[in-house]
Amino acid sequence: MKKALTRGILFFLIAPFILSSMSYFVFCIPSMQQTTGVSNFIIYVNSTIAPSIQSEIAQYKTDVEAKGYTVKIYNWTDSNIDLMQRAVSLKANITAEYINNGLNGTVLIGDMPYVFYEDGSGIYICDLYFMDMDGTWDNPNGDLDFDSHIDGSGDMYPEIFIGRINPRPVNNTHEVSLLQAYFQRNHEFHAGNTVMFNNSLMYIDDSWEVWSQGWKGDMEFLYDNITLVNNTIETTNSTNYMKEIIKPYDFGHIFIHSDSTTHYFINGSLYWVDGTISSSQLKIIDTTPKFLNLYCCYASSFDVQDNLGTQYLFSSNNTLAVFGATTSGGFQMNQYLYEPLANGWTLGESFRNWWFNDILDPIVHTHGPSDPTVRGNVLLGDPCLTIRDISEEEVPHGKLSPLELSMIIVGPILLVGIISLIIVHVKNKKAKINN
Ligand SMILES: [Ca+2]
Ligand SMILES: [Ca+2]
Ligand SMILES: [Ca+2]
Repeated sequence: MKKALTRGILFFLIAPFILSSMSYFVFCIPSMQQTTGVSNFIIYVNSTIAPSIQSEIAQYKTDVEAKGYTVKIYNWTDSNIDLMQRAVSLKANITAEYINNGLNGTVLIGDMPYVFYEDGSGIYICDLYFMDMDGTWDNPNGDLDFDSHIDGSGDMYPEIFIGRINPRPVNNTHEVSLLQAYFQRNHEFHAGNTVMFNNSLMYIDDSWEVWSQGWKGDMEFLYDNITLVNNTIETTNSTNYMKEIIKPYDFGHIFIHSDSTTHYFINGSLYWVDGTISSSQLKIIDTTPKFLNLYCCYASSFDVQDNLGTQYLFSSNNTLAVFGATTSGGFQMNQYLYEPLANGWTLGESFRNWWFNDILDPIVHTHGPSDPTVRGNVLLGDPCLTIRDISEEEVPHGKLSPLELSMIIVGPILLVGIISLIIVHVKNKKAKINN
């Protein structure tokens, strides 16, 4: 009887420890990369425009420092006529900062170098080149683009994040005033002065409609208040979109067939009968979302004059950042972008985290840095923005809850203590009987 009681007490004491440990391994499959805790950030400014936006950059530096980053500014000049060599030189500087000073991320302001990648889907800009500090990039045919990206002695995943703020592709005559306006509204946002609606729009044209609920499921990590527009709910066409994109939204996730400068609306399988919207049509309306994720092919090809991504960023009085693609497609597996954003990570940190989706996702292992369909994904705008404060209440997926943590730390100590007490108790009893 007593033995059974002792066993019962033991089970009662051990069970929570075992269950809490198991729950970590079963339920807390990490869905976010751990951050390093070190936060070094560099602002690169094209030195031609740097003197004209000096006070804006100084304010921006202060805003980013308030986020906990240590910030350095480089005014960048490189007169090499070879774009690829300019990019290689910039990356050498970024890599040295990463190796010597633990760089976490960077923003490139004004006209700054970029590289092209060439594969079966064409030639397109690849900013992953500036994010991956230790993988091997190769250009075996010696032309103007990279054709190979492998782990080499490191890995293909990004070590740092990058964002770009450059209005030249949409208006090079008013470059300075567009930058000043951008940094003004960006500062207002950092200072908490921007009116927030705490909602998002998912605008999904017919080709992706059947997956609407799946895409929406990713957005639910970030917003409770989501307006889904697809052809079942409303007719998704150019007129409808122009009305929707000026309604009060904080975030817009947009799925429309596009090239670099135009949205094309499809009706079932009938191409473009639902109208088109050009970059110049977007320019004259004030689109509302502060943040956009454009699942719109080529829309963020920022080397193209009047590209949609850059237009959204600078022709609105509201927009602060645009996730998008320089090639076909865009961001898949958006949970790995939205979940860290929901947990208070910056846009840049969340962008970096997203590249690990093929490792982090327990089922789908497809859209990491070796997947050509996402190799052109970029972030236009300030990468140090956050959409949510870091919540002390909420336990991010992949991290331990205080109860789990305490059980894992205290559990074994408690267990050893209890067993020792029982052994002492049994020994004392035996001693009494022998006496
Ligand atoms: Ca090549
Ligand atoms: Ca790497
Ligand atoms: Ca449609």
